[in-house]
This record gives sequence, structure tokens and C-alpha cells, in this order.
Amino acid sequence: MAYELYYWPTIQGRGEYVRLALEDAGADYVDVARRSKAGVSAMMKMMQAKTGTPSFAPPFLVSGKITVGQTAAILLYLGGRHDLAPKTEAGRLWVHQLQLTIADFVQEVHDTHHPIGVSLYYDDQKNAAKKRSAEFRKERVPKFLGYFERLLEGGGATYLIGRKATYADLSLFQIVEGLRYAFPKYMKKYERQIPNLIALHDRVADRPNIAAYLASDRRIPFNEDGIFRRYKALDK
Ligand SMILES: N[C@@H](CCC(=O)N[C@@H](CS)C(=O)NCC(=O)O)C(=O)O
Repeated sequence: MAYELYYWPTIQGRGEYVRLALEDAGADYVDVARRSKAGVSAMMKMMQAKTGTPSFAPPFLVSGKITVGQTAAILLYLGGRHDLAPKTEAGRLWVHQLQLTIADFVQEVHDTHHPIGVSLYYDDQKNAAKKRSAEFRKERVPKFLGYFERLLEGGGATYLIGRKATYADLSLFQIVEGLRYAFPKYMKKYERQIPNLIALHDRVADRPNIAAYLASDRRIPFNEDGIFRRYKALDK
């Protein structure tokens, strides 16, 4: 039975980390809300359910009788089923930990353009966004990406935990792609400090299923409704 992915139909957003794992695994899935307007309505309705395991927000995944939300939890589930995670409990926990750290970073990326309120427009928080982004570029990107760079150095640098890719590697690919989109000026200068992470990005981009996905119309282009947004004022 095909997996059903529920996520906003016009953005990469957090759904993209799940899409990348499904695509890399060659899994059969339906991106439900992208198929029709009825798909979006179904997604909204499922989040209002009083029973079962309804999600607070998308993405969530339906797999037979299981409905699981929270990006990192979805990936924990898919990683075990599609050989995108280690076999041991300690290994799975480690990759889950890495994914949760990536999720923390994704939230901070989001907060660069929405530092005051999620439900307010960017235009209503432009000044704060500028300040927040300056701190993000100076302190937070080097701290987070420096952490992953160190892990790659320590592990021999093929993938995060050795010679086999996990879903966390796919997510780091997306982080580099997203930062390049949102902060092109900054990344041009900063990238030389994270050579192993850039090599990892390139390695993931070359994986046959990922390359095919990126070239397909299933990959939604970056845009200013997603997590990674290109606003000139926030880049330097
Ligand atoms: N921690 C959750 C966050 C989910 C989330 O914030 N989803 C966004 C879209 S990327 C959303 O639709 N949020 C609605 C809201 O927060 O009201 C995850 O990683 O999946």
C-alpha cells in the first residue's frame, strides 16, 4: 500500500525532509494535498480529529493503520523500514538525535523571517527580522553547521555515520540547498569553512533517486512562502 504524505502543496517546507527520504528509498507514496483541493481539505480535517493520533501541524504520514506526525518521528519510522538508519538501537537513537538537532536549526531558519510572530506577516516584522538574521548568520549558522562539520571530520567524512547514508544526511543536503537559496551572499563566503558538509551535500545530490527527484516536477522550487526565503535585506 502506498504511503500517504500530508503536507502543504506549494512549499518544500518541513515536508521536504520526508519527501527526500521517500524518494531516496524509491517508496511508493502519494503527496495527498498536491493531488487535489480535496486533499488539502482532508488534511485539515484529519488534524481536527478527536481520536486516533492527529497531528498538530503537517507534515504527517499515513502508513496502513499508522498515522505519524512530527518530521523527526516520521523519519525515525521510515528510516527503519527503508534502510536509511542503522540497525542497532543505539545507532537509530543517534540518527534521531541528529535529526532533532536539524529540526532545531530549521526552526531558527524560520525565525529569521518570523522573529516576532508566526501568524504575523514578514512585512510586519522586517526590522526584527534583519536583526535576527544578522545574529543567525554570525552565530547560529557557524555553531550548527560547525557541529555537523566536526562529526563528518571525526567519522571519516563519507556520510554522518560511516559509509551508508541515513535520512539525516538527506536532511543536511536540504539544509545546504536551503541556505544557498535564502542567504546566497553569506553562503558564498561561509561555505569554505564547511568542506566536508559541502562534499556530503554533493554526494547526496548524486544519489540516483535523489538526482531523478531533483530533476522532476515533484521537487517544488524554493519560494517565499516556505522555510527558506530569499529576502535581500536578510542576507549579507
Ligand atoms: N515540529 C514540527 C513542526 C511542524 C510545523 O510547524 N509545521 C508547519 C509547516 S512547516 C505548520 O503548518 N505549522 C502550523 C502552525 O504552527 O500553526 C515538525 O518538525 O514537523
